[in-house]
Amino acid sequence: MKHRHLVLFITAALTLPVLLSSPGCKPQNPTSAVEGDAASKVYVAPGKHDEFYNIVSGGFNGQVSVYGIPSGRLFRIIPVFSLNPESGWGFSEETKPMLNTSHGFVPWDDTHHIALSTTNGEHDGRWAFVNGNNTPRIARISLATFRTEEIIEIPNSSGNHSSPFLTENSEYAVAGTRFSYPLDDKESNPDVPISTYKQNFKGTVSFVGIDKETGHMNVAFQVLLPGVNFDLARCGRGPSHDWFFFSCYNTELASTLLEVNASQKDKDFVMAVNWKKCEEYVKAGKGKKSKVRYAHNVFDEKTHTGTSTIKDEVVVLDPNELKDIVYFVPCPKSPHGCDVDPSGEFICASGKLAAVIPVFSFSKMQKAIADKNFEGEFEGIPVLKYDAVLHGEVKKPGLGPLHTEFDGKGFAYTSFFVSSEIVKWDIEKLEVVDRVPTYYSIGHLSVPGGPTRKPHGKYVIAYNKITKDRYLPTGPELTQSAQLYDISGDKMKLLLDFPTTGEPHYAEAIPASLVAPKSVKIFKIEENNHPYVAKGEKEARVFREGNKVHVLMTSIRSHFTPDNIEGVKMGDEVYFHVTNLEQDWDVPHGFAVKGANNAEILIMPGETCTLKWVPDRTGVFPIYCTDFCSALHQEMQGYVRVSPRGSNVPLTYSTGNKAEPTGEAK
Ligand SMILES: [Cu+2]
Repeated sequence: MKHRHLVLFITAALTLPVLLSSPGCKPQNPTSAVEGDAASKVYVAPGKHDEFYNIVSGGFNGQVSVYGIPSGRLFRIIPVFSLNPESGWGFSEETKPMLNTSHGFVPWDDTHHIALSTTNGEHDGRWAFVNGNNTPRIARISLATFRTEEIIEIPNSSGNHSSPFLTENSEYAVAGTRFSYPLDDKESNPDVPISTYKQNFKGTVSFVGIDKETGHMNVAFQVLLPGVNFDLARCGRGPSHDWFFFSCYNTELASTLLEVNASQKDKDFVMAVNWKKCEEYVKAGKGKKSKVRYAHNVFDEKTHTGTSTIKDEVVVLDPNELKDIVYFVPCPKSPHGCDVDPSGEFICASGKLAAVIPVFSFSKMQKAIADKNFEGEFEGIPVLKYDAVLHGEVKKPGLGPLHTEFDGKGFAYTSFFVSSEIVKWDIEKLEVVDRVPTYYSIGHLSVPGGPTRKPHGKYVIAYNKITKDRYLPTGPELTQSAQLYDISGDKMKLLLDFPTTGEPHYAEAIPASLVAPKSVKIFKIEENNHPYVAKGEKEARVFREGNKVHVLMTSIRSHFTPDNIEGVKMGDEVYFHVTNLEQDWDVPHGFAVKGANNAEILIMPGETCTLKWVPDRTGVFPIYCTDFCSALHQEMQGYVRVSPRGSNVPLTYSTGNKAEPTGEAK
């Protein structure tokens, strides 16, 4: 603990000498920070439910996890951009297309930000969106099934970091490129010297349209921008509804040693984009069509199958021609978070290396734009005067501000990475009113409903980068972790530490009452339109098409139909299409066959899933259910016989009865 703070002091002394006098840097005693009644405030009695769902990004594991608040209990890991053996995500034939990209099958990504869908700026409990940072993608997760329903790749982007953040009615999800680079457009030449950064490297922000009813996404338009790095973003709300705000760093346009070279200027920018104007220009045909390639993957709940389509065009708007869509606002220094308060009037940006938190006024911004109160241009885009748009600065708030959320009662909560604390400040008066230590090095933080018009203002959850001495050691890497604080009173109070899966970047929390009643319990078997469904045991069958053997199998407690199959031959591709006939909540069945490269599939009630198996030897291979489903789960098994390629063993199948021969074609 002490050593860690020493390291931070040294880091701070090297990079932030101005800020060292901050009161936030005092080491705190971690064991004395919890008050006597904390446990009762997070205690959820057996059989009782939590008040909030906490939807948390899994960082480098490419997943999303779901916790209960206030208990901190882990309920579910949702596979998104990563293979998941537990559910067979990315292994089953139905889910493989979901991980397709223009680079081929990419079964991994780096998730950062969660965005829950909103209507009129308030959570509507429909969808969660999350970014793939590495191979730029946005995924949409259904909050009825807690499954990934759609993944869209973002063209003309490298490092999808400022993403996905939604407009107030979930009209759009934005995706800003973290890395500027020579864009994907096929008519341009991407093979340029890195030293030509200033001429050839560009940035973009993409506006991904979201269908009101289905949630389906499409890349509606992109805005072409100078080669800065885009970090984070927030939508305007209320009076600023038509606008979107992004933080940008590296206005130095450096390509090497950014830790030094992107910290040269006193101010970088907050970028304000008028997306309503952009929409008008797109409708008026002002955009240019850029030739690109990107994948759009959709999971159909009725066929239980994902499809992947490669698209080849995107509309790009150029603010050098369309002068009123983008403005820069100077912001000290390397801003990270860019957050809008519930009223939509105040925009605060956290300069990682800044000694103040600047708070901008949207109405002053509008006046400065109307008055053309510019201090100049950056790469052809107007730069508003800092003093003309500033509401004020929060002085000496702490070291290394990153992110801000709001409680709806006029207060903001900012995370400070270097001084390891949450600082509460008054938005109108710009005064710090409270500070509390985090353990340790907080990144994002989340107030339930914090990024909406009506935050719940009860808790703030810290997502920490370092755990150190908080848990039993587990080798060189300790568990990732979060911490829950009570913010219902004047003073913040630490209530709970809880471990998390993967690095918890951003998270959102939503009242359970908005999600739980809509939870899907089963998939209706009569609505199952999977091409290889068997809607009852009588429909189960096996047939051959050349070297492909299709097994339409059913599972119900506690047997498969069929459970004996003979006549598979070496060189065959065997497709087990398993339909789970159960119509009962919480009764999945699993399916596995010895030697298959896909360990298993897990089939929900009423669903069909396909496991592909190419036997590599002759013999008799057991199949079994991998999910403990009944007292006779262990008996839920069967056999498949594989014969040599030239053998004359007929293709037959059976369950309990004598084997039936099967046709050689459908
Ligand atoms: Cu079973």
